[in-house]
Amino acid sequence: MNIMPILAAIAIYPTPKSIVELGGDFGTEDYVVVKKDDPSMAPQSYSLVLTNGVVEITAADSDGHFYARETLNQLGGNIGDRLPNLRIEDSPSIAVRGVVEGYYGRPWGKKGRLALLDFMGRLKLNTYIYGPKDDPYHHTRWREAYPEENQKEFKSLLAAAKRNHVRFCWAIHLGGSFRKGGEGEMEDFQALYAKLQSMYDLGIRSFAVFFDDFGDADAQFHAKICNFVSLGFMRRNEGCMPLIVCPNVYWGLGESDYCKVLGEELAADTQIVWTGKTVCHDISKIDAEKVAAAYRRPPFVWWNFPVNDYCRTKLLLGRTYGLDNGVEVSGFVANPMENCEANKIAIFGVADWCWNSAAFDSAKNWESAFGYIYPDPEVAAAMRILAAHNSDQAPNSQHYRREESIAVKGLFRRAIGELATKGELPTDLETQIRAVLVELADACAVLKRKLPMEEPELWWEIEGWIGENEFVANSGLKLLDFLAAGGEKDKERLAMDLHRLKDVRKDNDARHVAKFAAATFPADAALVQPPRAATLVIRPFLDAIFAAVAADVYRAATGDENPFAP
Ligand code: 14T
Repeated sequence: MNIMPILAAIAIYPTPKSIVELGGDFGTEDYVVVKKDDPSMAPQSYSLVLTNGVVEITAADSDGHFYARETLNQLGGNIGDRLPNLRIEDSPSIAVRGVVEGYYGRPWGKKGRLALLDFMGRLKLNTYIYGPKDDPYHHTRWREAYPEENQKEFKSLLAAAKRNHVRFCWAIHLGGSFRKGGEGEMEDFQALYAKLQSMYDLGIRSFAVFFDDFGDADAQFHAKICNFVSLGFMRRNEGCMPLIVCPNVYWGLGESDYCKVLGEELAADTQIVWTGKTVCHDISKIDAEKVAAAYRRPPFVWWNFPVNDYCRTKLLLGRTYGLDNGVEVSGFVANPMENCEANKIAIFGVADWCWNSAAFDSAKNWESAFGYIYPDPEVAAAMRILAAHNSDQAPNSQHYRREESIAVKGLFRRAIGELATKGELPTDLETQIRAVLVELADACAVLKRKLPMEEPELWWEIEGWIGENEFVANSGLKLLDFLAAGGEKDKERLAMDLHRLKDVRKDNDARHVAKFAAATFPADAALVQPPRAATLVIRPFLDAIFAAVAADVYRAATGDENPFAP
């Protein structure tokens, strides 16, 4: 029996640190698991040895045993009835890793959070920070205890987190509202203690204090509050994990006095949040070292990806990249989109990078995500095509951009050049571009047919974007048809076709905005934007071909300007 093909077919995510074949294989119809403890091993690490029907798992702690089981499940799930004898040695690159629900927008809700906690467990992510900006009891009304209903939700979330070996960290946002001086301060310290106690009583054992985006950068006062939480409250209540603090200045290279004072004043085990050189930024080793000097400890990275609250027209479904290997951090969490299900592609990348950054292959990871996330291969293939053209933020206030449509970028750039110089496209180029647009339109058709039944939550989130991708693909195809026909005679028809597509899009925009606005709270509803797609590569091509062949006739027939305008 040739073992190599079996091993090659095994896909384990996140990627284990080491897999060694021992020679020979065995049938998996019945095997025994032998569980051993080895306290000398590193926390969370495990070894998994498969020899002729005996599976030996060794770990130092229950996390390690849990991860070994997850790996074993994937081994079994992947390749049917035979397994090679092998030894896996495994441990995470980053000890504290996961997700922070820390964006502005519609909070995920119980169902989404439960699904995400299970997803995290399977991917060996171990930290979830609860800090949705728009939960009033986290932020503006932090003094008040949660209503019964929310308390129940926390209990089930805590149970799910525990099952998945995820640390459930509850964050309180005190920026701008904690009163300084006099009786107000006294009252607020009392209110804070009581609120923390109520959360502790629900079972929370990990806390965070946020000061981002609201209030003054008052380092001494912030340190006083945080040390009250970590030394005054948490040390007095058994079983609490180190405090996580998001400062008021949470980006940069630690230049401000504010950051330095916090670094000096905060209790030694407190973990201090940092988003990179700017609010939304790649995470570099050198930058992290600089901020570590000011913080007097390695930063706790809050990576603002794939969050889209600053670029709400776009879905960020692209690959995970821009993270330096070997960056020294006390933790790493990704801040995702309000579109809970759609985050899985990026979280799959973050999990793999956090677990085994040295072996992380960003492009390969992204390719693997779809088969891992979507059980139906047709859905997986269609999502991959959609994701390829939905990853760039479009121009935004944070100046953070991601690549998009990379496999066809050259094609479209060349086409734009040809249109500008000659006003037409060589046949080979036209054929290739047509194929890309047909592929995208077909993928949208598959998703419209299958998502409502197979992935209803995802469908709810991205229906509007699927409509927009169809608009982009179909408009492009109409323009290519017209260009290919080279016909003056079809001008009228082209204008009407584009006009009709634009109407469909208007409808799609309106439905998306109304749906999202109705699903969120009033202050956030005003911020909802219509869905946009393919902004980096395909849309500029549409602008170019429209300008070259259709702008005049379109204006003459409809009185309208470019239907592709943002
Ligand atoms: F706390 C932080 F680490 C952080 O990133 N805070 C917010 C976060 O909630 C948000 O999701 C993220 C991305 O937009 O950026 C921070 O929020 C901002 C940042 C700005 F520069 C909000 C407005 C800004 F102008």
